[in-house]
Formats: sequence, C-alpha cells, structure tokens
Amino acid sequence: MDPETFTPGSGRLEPRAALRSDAPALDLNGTWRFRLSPTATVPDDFARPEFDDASWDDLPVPAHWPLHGHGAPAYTNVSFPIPVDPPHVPGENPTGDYRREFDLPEGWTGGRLRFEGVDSFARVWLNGHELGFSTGSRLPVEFDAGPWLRPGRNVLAVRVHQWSAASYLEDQDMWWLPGIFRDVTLTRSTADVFVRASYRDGRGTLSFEAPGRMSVPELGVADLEPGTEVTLDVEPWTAETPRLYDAVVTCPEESVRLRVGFRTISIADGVLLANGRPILLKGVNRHEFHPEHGRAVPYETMRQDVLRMKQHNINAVRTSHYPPHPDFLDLCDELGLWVIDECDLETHGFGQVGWRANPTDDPRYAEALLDRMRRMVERDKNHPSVIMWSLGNEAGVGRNLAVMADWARERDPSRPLHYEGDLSCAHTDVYSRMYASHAEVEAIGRLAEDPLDDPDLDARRRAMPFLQCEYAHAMGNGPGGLAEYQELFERYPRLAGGFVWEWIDHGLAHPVHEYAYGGDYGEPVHDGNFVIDGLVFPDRTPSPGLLDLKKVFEPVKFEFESGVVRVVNCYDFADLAELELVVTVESAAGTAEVAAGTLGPAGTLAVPAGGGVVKLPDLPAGDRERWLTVRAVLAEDQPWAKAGHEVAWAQTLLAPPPPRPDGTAATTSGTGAGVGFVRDGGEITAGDSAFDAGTGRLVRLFGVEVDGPRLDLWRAPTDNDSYGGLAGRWRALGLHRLTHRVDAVEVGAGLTVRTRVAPAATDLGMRATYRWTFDGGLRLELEVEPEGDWQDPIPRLGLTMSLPREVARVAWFGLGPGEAYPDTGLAARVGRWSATVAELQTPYVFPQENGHRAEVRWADFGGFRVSGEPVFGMTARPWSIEELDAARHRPDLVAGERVHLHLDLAHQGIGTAACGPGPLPRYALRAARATFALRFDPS
Ligand code: IPT
Repeated sequence: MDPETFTPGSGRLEPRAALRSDAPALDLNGTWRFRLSPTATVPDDFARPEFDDASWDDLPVPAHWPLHGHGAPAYTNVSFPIPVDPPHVPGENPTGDYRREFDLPEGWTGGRLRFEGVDSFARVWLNGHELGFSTGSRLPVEFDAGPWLRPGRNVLAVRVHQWSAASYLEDQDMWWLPGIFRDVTLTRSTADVFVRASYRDGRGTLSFEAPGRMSVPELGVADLEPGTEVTLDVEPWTAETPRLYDAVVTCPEESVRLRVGFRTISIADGVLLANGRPILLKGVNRHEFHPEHGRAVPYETMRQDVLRMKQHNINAVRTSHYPPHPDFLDLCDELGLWVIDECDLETHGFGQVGWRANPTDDPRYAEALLDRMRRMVERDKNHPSVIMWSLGNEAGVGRNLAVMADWARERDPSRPLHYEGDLSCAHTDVYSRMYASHAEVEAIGRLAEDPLDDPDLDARRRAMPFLQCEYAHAMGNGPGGLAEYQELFERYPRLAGGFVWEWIDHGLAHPVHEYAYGGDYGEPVHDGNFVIDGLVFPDRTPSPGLLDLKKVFEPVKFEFESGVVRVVNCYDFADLAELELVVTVESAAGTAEVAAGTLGPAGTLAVPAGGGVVKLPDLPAGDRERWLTVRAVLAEDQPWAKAGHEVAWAQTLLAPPPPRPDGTAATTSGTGAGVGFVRDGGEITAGDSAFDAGTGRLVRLFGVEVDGPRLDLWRAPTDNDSYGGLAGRWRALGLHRLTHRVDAVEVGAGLTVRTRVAPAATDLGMRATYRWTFDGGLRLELEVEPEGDWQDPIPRLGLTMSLPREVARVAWFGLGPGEAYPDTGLAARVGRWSATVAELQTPYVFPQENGHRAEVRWADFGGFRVSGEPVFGMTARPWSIEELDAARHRPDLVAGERVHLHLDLAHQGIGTAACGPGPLPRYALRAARATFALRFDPS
C-alpha cells in the first residue's frame, strides 16, 4: 500500500471502546525483530513467515526506533521537516520493518490484532497475509486475525513508514518519533459498550448500548437491558470527588468490567457546568513524554503525572494534542481530573504556506479526519473524566471541521465540542483561545470582546463559556502573570479557566548534553529549545513554575482577623473535611511551634467542613519581625497524597521589624564606632575590611577576600526575554558588556566612590555613586542616576561581587525557599532558610537567569552578613552571569574558583513572552533614579 494515499486505512474493524474484558488476550509487547531502511521501496518479502531475519536487530515494542539507535529524533514546532506537498512524501522515508513470532495457546480460535498506537503508517501481515494498513498514530486500530491464525507458531510482520499522506495531519509541536510506540495485543474481545451515566439533583440516570446485560451491584442494578434507562440515588463523579461504581456487562462471549461515573456537563447562560454547578478548570496541557522512551510512556510514569498534578492543585488536563494512552484516562477517572480529549490532528505547518492545501479544508482528507474523530470518541466515550471533545489543535479552518463536529454531536450529544483554531466557533460549544493577554481575557469575561463580522456567529459565540486552552507558556524561568490570570478566571462566571502550556519539558536523555532539544541531533530544520517549556523538568521534578501554579490554584483561602482565621472553601464540589490546619510562627530565629496546649491531639486545628472561622492558638510573643503561617494539610491519606500533604497556606505579619537606625553610621554599637577609612598604600582600610584605592572596590570584607560590589544591569536572558525580543535589544544596546569608569575615590568621614557605568557606542549610561560608612560594620548607600534616553526596560538593577569558592552555604531570612521574581515566586514565603550555593541554582534545561531569592532581610555567608534596608534580592552562583549566558545545556555550567554574588534592588518581570504577553506594565523595570542601601557585618 502506498503511503501517499488519502485513505486512512484498509482492512480495519469498526472502532470501539477501550474495555477491560475477560476474553482471552495475548500480550504481543516485548522484543521484536527490526530492520530500518532509508526508503519506502524495499521489498516486502520480509512478511513471509519463512523469511530469515537473523541479520536484523532486536527492538522493544512499544518504543520509537530513533531512541534505540536507529536513525535519530528530530524536533520541529510548526515547520514540517518534509516539503509541504500533500499527499506526497520524500523518497527519503525511513521505513521500519518489524517481525514477531508467537505461539497460539492450545484451543485458541479467532481474535483481533489490536495496535494502540503506531507512528505513522503501518501495514500489517499475519503469516504472510496482508491484513491491511492504518494511519492515525495516536489512535487504536484492530484487524481481524481469525482467518489467518494457525495453531502453534504464527508470524506477525509490520512495516512502518515514517512519512505518509497522514503525516500532514500530525504536525504537533513535539519530537518526530516513528515506531510501534503503544501496546500490541491479540484479543478475542469483540464487544463494544457505550455507557451513558448522567447526574442531576442527587439522582443518576444510567443506560448503555452493548450486546449484553449490565449489572452494577453496589446500586442494586442487575441484568439491565441495553437501551433501558434507570434512575437511581447515586453520588456524582467530579474531579474533586471521583466516585466510581464498578459495573459488569455480560455479553455472550465475554464479560466487560467498567467503572461508571455519573456526571453531566452542560452550558447555561454562558457558564460551563458540571452536575449543574459552575466549574473552574485549573488545567495543564499534557504531552506524552518520557526522557528515555519518548511517547512510549510507562504506566507508572502516567500514574505519577496524575498524582503530581493532583498534588499541585491541578484539576484539569488537555491531552495536547492527541488522545493519550488509554490507561491515562482510567487514571483520570480514578484519581479525578477533568479532561479535554483532543483529536490527533494538527496541520500547523500549512500556516507557513498561507494555509494553501490545508487538509482541514481538502475534501480528499475528509474521510481521514472523520476517521480520527470517530476512533477517539469510540475509544474514550465511557470516561467520566472526559468532559469535552477537541477536534484538534492548530489545524486552521475548513469544511472537514464540520464533518468531524457533526458526527461527534450525533454520536455523543453529552459532551461539548472544543476547537481553538476557528475564531468563529462555528463548530464548537465553547469559545477557546490561546495566549490571550490579561486585558483581552478580561474583556471576554465582561462579554466585551471584539465582535465577529457575522452577527449570528457573534451572538452564538458571545453566549459561550470561555477558556484558554493554552496560556502561561512555562518555558524556562516563569511563567509570570499566573496570579493575575487566575484572579480574572475567578472573577467572571463566563471564564471557565484554562490550561497552562505545558506539563513537561521534552528534553531527551543525552550522553553529552544531559537533555537534548531541537538541533542536538543535527536536524537541518528545527526549533531549538522551544520543546523545553514545561512545568516539570524532563525527569519530572517540579520547576518553580509548578510550585507557583500550585499556590495560584489553591482551593482554600485564608482571611486573617484578630485572633482567628477565616477558612474559605474554594472547591467547586468538595468540602474541607479532609483538611486540618498547622500553625507556626516564622522569624529571623527560625520556625516556632505555637503553644501546643491549644491545639488538637495531632498538633493541628480542625477545619469546619464548610469552611468558616477557626480560633487561633496563643502565639509566642517577641519584638522582632514575626509572621504567622497557617497551612491546610491533609488530615489523612488520600488516594492522591499522604496525610500531612500541604494543600494551601497563607501568612500574615504579626509584628513588624523594629525601626531601623537613621541610616547614617550608628554610633551606639560596634567596636570600631567612629573609626574612619584610612589610606594604606594601594588600599583604603576600615577595620579588617579594605578597598582598592584606585577602583574604590572592596577587596577584603572582614577578612574574606572579595571583589566588588559594583553596579550591574545584566542578567542571562530568560527564554521569555529572548523569544519576546527584549534580550536582543538589550544585547544591541550592550548591557552585557558594560564599561566602568571611576571618576573619584574620596576618603573623609566615609568613603565615596563616583563612577559612570555605560555600554560602548551609546551615550546612555548610569551614574553610580557608592557612599560607604563604617561603624564596625560597613554600610553602603548606592545612588544610581540614569543618563540619556532609556527606552526599554532594563534586565536588572543591582550589585555584583565575587567571593572565594569556600563560601558554600547561605542562610537567609526572607522569601524562600525557592526563587522569586517580581511576577513569579508566589510559592515563596517568609522564613529563615538555608541552602548550599549549588542548591540555590534552578537547573533549567536551557541555562538562563535563575535562583533569585526575593525580599531578603539578611543573608549570612559565613564570615559576613548582608542586611537590606529593608530588603534586597540575592543570587549566589558558582559561575558568572557571562558563563550562564553562554551555556546552552546544563553540563556547560561548571563551578569555578569564585562564587558570584548578586545583591539586587530590582529585576525586570518574567512574563510569558516566549509565547504570549510579556510582564504586565507594573512589573517592568524602568531605568530611573534609585537609591539602594545595604549593611555588611561580620557574621
Ligand atoms: C501553540 C501550540 O498549540 C502548542 O502546541 C505549542 O506549540 C505552543 O504554541 C508553544 O509552545 S501555537 C502558537 C502559534 C501560539
């Protein structure tokens, strides 16, 4: 069969539901024989049972062959890596031939060969007889094996072409990874079951279609006939309360086990409802990805994904941009996530040729698109977690959308349809956008969006709920702006929430680079690190963005009043009975437990199930800055997290810091009170600290050999800085190569160093005046005065100094434990923290600015301590900003001889301009006159 056909397949059986049947099945996963050829034109004699494959290699199934030493992965976002010329494909068409022998158990007759996913075009032979072919990489296909099975030894042969006419439908932003990457089975199950289980006002309605009878023992349902409806007292299924009932459908030849969840999705007055109540989707986009296995994701990893999502207050997932492995949806049913199940369709690369010949609008592709929709809906129709069908992603517009949508509405009227790519929403039930700015989301929330030209379509769309199927692009450091989006989603009933882009960095394990991205395999066309844009790193450790998202998505809020805290339940369905409160007090001395006598036996406070006022225990007294921390934790183990797991928290200031000295050198303390600065050869000394007399820079700080501090404006650009264009303008201006001129070093009662800091080739610059005073400790007042016409925001305003590498640990009082920037770091809280310099680094797969600790009151480096007036930003690294900026992969960063310490007044916000809006204006760092004061004291 020619891979250039528009036909989606041949010889295939009708699609049906993914089911757990007791019919016999043979697992055909395992080690297969494999041969890779560079073109599609190799003879197909390998399918003959007697063919000798001794010279072939072994390859596991499921797997992608490029991840097992055959060929190489390639990454593109929008661009097709082949000429855009449907239905044709290049002569260079990697073709994988697979063979596997299996023994048929005694007495076995009949059966279907089921492939859960083959990327992208598969021809299948059994014992030399061609069963047919299939496309639709992330969709199952079954062939009737019965007539060709024989007792004893059987030979299954599969030919997989990487490129086919169907490749034009699979242009998702991800690695191109061919192969049999999901399970293969020989099954004697033939049944299809369609359960319809809805919920309204305490009652569930159940019916089904199947050639058998249904029973649900827990509900007293026995021998229910197909097509008969029963109404029962049930508990509903929601993502927060994923109540499932075990059901069995007994058919003549097999019994099928199902887990039924009663729930109804509807839309009323432009609001998305589940079981009659509004829901807010706190979602992420999930690609299937594993750093070693690509999209052949092990079951345990899928489970971990769902658990991690639940543990981070995520309640929804969009299966971007194809139906996931069927087990993933079982996990969503069981553990509770709202799912938008998306069809395996993206034709994004046609956008680069003006959408000419887009398959979405080509009648020759209509059958293929309908086929994809049918196979998704039929496979996944029984999942209560699936609340919407999505026609696909970034596939432009065209008549085939109507073909898909019309069929889906007819087959399953119970679920709304989603598709973002058609602004008119002609074929959808919800209005969906990606990366809309806060202002635009707000306008949509107020029903004040720009109208469509067609008044009927406009009226239709205006009556729809709105969601952001992608927002807050989590590439590298960020995303910024999460809290402000959430505030809008919570404010306007029309806004049903959204899905952050995306769950995981698709970094492939690499022997040199640790994690590879586009270009690392020598791909001629690629999109670099744009595939590294997840909330978890490739090994699934949470990045700071996920911790922020957890905070923003908290289902519990706290309002502090005198002696009490009001606990507000923000779940859509669940109550707070599972939670209890842990109360602590944070100060510079650390965390203090509160008086145990006032607490319950577990040292915690009970939470009223519906929320409400909780009396706080007596709190320890003190006169220094103190913060009350209230944490809502799980009182008992839940299926998705252990007892003690923190769900939400808040802090309130109990006592402000004592008033500061007036800013001049203190005279009341310090052995060196009144001692001034002394010129001593090339140095200016103050106690056991010293400055270079020529540059005015510190060289010794209480005996520790240092260099600096000096004014710095640069940061290693974040992905958001770079892709948003700002970093390019910064480099053009030369902010990464500032020159420093010393105009005066004046010794008097204090030390004054006057400088001008500026890049070459411009008249822009900053006057920086350092005023040092000494009272046993050193106090620095820095005054910065911009000169010239600064147009763009600047990366940073702060000081840089270096320390000996022996300075390996930092203790601080301020926000922590993680990084925080003006519009990120919502997960950071006030406390006393400690970390090694190594631990202060956030290991972004593509190195960039990271690790900034915010609102630091003081930081102790062992030997000396820096204090803010009142606070400063602190970053300490075993490499310089220049080295960080030059690095392209994690292993490029090697700890050097010095620790580089950055003491900052301000940073430019992070935003999400890698895809979407930059920082909101209030988080932009404008060049302006500023003063900044710090104290340095011996530890
Ligand atoms: C959007 C895509 O839908 C998604 O797959 C991903 O590529 C994302 O961008 C960026 O990482 S499409 C974009 C043109 C807004």
